[in-house]
Amino acid sequence: MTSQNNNIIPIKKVLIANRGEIACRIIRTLSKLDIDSVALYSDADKTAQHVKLADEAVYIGASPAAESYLCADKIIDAAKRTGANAIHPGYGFLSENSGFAKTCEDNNIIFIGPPTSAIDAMGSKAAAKDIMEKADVPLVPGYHEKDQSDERLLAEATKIGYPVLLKAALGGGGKGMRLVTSADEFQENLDSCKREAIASFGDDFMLIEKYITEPRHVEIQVFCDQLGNGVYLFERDCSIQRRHQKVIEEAPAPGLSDELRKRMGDTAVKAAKSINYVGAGTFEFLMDKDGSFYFMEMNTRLQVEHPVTEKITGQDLVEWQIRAAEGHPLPCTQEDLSFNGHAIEVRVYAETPENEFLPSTGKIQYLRTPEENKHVRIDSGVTQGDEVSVYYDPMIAKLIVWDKTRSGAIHRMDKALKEFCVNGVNTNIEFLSNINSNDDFVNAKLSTHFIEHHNDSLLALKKDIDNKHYIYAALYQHMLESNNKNNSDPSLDQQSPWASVNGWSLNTTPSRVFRFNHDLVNNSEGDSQTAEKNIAVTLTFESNTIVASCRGSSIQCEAYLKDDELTVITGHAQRMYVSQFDEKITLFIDGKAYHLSAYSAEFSAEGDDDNGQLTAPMNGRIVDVFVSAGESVEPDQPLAILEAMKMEHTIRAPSGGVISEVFYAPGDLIDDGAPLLAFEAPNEKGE
Ligand code: MV4
Repeated sequence: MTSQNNNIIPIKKVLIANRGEIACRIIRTLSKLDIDSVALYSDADKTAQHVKLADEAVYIGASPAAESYLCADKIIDAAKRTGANAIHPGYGFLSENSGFAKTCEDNNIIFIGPPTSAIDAMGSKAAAKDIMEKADVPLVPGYHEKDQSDERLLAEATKIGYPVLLKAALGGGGKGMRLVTSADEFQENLDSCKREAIASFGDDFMLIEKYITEPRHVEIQVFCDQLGNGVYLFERDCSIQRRHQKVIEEAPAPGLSDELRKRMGDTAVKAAKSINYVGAGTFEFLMDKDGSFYFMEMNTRLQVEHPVTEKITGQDLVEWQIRAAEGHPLPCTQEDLSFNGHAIEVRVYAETPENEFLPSTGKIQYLRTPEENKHVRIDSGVTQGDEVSVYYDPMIAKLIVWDKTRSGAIHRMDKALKEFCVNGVNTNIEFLSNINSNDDFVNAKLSTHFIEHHNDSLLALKKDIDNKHYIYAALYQHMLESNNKNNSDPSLDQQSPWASVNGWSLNTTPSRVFRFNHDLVNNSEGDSQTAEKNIAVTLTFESNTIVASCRGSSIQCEAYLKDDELTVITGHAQRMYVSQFDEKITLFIDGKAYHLSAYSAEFSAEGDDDNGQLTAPMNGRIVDVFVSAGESVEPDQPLAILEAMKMEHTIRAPSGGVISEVFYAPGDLIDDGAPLLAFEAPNEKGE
C-alpha cells in the first residue's frame, strides 16, 4: 500500500446489532480473528443460534423489531455495558440508518460501516443520481430535477419517450414505482404514485426514467479503506427476483466480458471514492441486452448475497469490514484480486409457494442439510427444533454452491437442494429446484422478469403421489413401531392412531392395515389441505418379505429403517429420508416432500369452510379493500391487500358469494386469525 494509517484503533469486542443467519455469519469471523462477540436478543430469540454462538448476549426487549433490534438507545447501552468498542449492524434493521451510525460515533463506538455522510448521500435516489452524474456513472435517460410541477413532469416524460417509470426518490423494494405507457395515463399514475410515496416515505419527490424492458440486475461489490484506496470484488447477477425480493444470486455474472467487467468495476470504485466511501458497498446496475449499464442505487451495507463473492474471490468480506473499520489499509490492490469458478446462492425460505408465498411460521420439526465442503456452504441462523416466528424475516438458510464452471455449480445446487429437507414449516425448496433446472436459467437467459415469465412451470410442484408413497409410509410406520416395541411398551400397537392390527397370531399370516391422507402442505401450525383421503395400505408379513398392497397394486419388498433413513428394496433399493411428528409422516425423495397423515374418522368430517368469516392469514396492515357489504364476488376475486413483513399479500374469495360485512379499512392493523370480512357462499343445493 502506498500510505500508512497511524491512526489504527484495534477492535477488541464487537456487538452485533442483528439476529439470525447474518449475526451467526459475523460471529464466525469474529471467532476466527479472536475478537469477542456480543449478541442481542428479544423475547422470541432467547434460545436462538446467534445467542448460543456469541461470547455474551444482552436482552433488549420484546419480540417486535421496533421494541428490540431497532432500538438504537438500548443497543448503544448494551455496547457500553459490555465494553464493546464496535458495532456491526449486519443488513436490514439499523444498517443503513445514518442517525444510528452517528449515535455510535457520539458514544465513541466504531460503527462497522461507511461514514454517515455516505449513507445520507445515497439515501435519496435523486441526490444519489446527482452525485453519480458528476462521477461519470451512466444513468438511465431521465429526469431528477427540483421542478416537481405536474406540467414539468409530464413534459419531461414526453421528452424521454414512453414507456417511462415513475420512481419515488425515497422509494425502495418496488414501492413508490409506476410504469406509464402513454401520455394519457401519466397524470393518474403520477397522482397515485405520489400518494403511495407520501404514505410510505413521507415525501413525494419523483424521478422519471426511460423504462428498460427486460433488464438484468448486475451489482458491483466495492471496498474502500480510510486512506482513500478502493477496489472492486467483481460482480453478482441478482436478476432472479420475485416481487423485488432476490431469490437466486450468482457470481460472476454470466456472459459479462472482461472489458465490461473492468469498465463497471472502475466506474463503481470511482463513484465510491467520490463520496469518500469506507467499507463494503454495492452499486446496483440495470443492464440492458446490448450490455449498456445504468446506475440504480448504492447499498451502503454488507449484502445478503455476499457469500457468492467470497466463494469466487476466496476473501472474507466481514474480515475486510473489520480491518477497514480499524483503520487498516486494504489487504491488496486491484491487480492482486482475481476470481475463480462460479458460485450460486439460493435463499431457502419458510413460505408457501402454493399460497402466494405466504410466510410459514412454526416449529422446524425436522431439518436435514447437505454436507458442507468446498463446494457447498450453508449460512443459517436456525437448527432443528427452532421456531420461525411472525416477527422476523422467515429465511431458513442461504445455500451457496461453488464449482469450476456455471454448469458444474448448477449441478451441485441440484444435488444440494435434494439433500435439503425441512418439515414443520413449508418451504420454497422445490420452487428453487425448478428455477435451477429451468432451461432458460441453465442457458443464462436471465432478466428481472424471469420468475414472472416462467411462473406456471416454476409453480408446478409435486402432485405425483403414487401408491408406492403410501406403501413407503406404511412400511416406515410399521418399522418404527416394531423398532420401538423391541425396547419399550408392548401395548404401543393398540394405542397407535396409525394402524389396526389384524393378526400376529401364530397360525394365520399376520397383516396390518394403515390408512392415510395425502396432504399438500404439512406444517406445525396445523395448516393442511387434503388431496386424497383414506387410502388403505395392507402389509402382509411372510417369512422373509413383506407384501404391501395399495389400491390394487402390490409389491414384495424388504424395508430397513436407520434413524430417519428408510430403504425399501423391491427390484432396486429406494432410499429416502422420513420425518414424523404428531400423526404426520413426510417422505423426502429426490428433492420432493410427500406429506401423509393418519386417516381417522374425526379428520374426515366434510366441513364447509366457505361460509362465515374470512380471517387474516398473519399479523399485518390492511393496504386496500376492494369490496364492500352487499357485493357479489367471483371465486378467486381479490378482496383485500394485506401487508406483512414488507410484502403485500392478496386475500381472495375462496369461492363465489356475497360479502355481508367488512370489518377493516385501509391503514388498519389486523391480527393473525382476526375476521377480516364476513362472507356468504351461495347454497349450492339451491334450498
Ligand atoms: C427500473 C426497471 C426498468 N427500467 N428502472 C425495481 C426496484 C428498483 N430498485 C428499481 N427497479 C427497476 N427499475 C428502469 N428505468 C426495472 C426495475 C425492476 C427490477 C430491477 C431490479 C431487479 C428486479 C426488478 C424487478 C422489476 C423491475
